Amino acid sequence: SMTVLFISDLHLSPTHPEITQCFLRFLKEDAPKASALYVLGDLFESWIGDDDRTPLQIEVADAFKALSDTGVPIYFIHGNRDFLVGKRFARASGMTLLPEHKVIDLFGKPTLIMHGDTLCIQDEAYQRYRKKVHNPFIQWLFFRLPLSVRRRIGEKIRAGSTKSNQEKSEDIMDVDQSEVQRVMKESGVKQLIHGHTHRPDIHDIQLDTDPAQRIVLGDWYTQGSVLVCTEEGCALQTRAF
Ligand code: OKV
Ligand code: MN
Repeated sequence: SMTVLFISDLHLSPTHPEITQCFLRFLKEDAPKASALYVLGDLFESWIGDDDRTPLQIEVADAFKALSDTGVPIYFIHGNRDFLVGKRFARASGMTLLPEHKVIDLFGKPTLIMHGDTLCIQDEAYQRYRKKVHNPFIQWLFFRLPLSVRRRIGEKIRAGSTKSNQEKSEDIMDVDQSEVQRVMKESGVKQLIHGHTHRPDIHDIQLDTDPAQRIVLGDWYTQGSVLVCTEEGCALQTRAF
């Protein structure tokens, strides 16, 4: 029977090869049986441009391409870390870039999919930073810098962010319930799937008078985390490293 897979928040980096190995195994063993794979952001811990052809970037693109060549469509929504993943990497991977919010037909259920960072509106410092780095002119300037300079800027920003996150409360880093309601109503859906918060769960919620669901994907810090959806419903699963 048909299966649709969702993953997010792998935060792949050269410093954690065990996560990459688990992911590559998932692409080889699980994903080929699926009818589609959705990657809902933060596949990579950092991304400074498709022209940064690191061994990790090449290995992941090749593995995606092998999967897409078997006929499994791969869809990608940017996360807050890999928002600069571009057309060149998408083409090399055989994947389709989706906009930040997308309504898909999931076994007849209109379902809103997104990364989830835009739901965390209480984190005003992050939303201000996000607006800057998503500005097309700022991105145009950033891409004009040599890779070595972009790499250094990335390291600086990451060091600063680790420090400021330690000062933020758990509450501020979770989604805002009223924003969840707002975006679901705006899209006219009763089902939302997102990542980002690293709090995997299936929440039964209420939208006005109707029952609805918010499904949160898990991160890959200590194990693989996959949402498996069939005609029967969706289930969160893990994969040991
Ligand atoms: C990604 C996050 C680092 C969070 C910088 C313009 C600037 C893009 C960039 C630099 C950083 C992505 C691209 C990275 C996400 C961090 C730290 C915290 C919370 C500019 C356009 F600065 F020059 F204007 N960046 N990198 N963070 O290292 O991948 O999401 S990154
Ligand atoms: Mn994220």
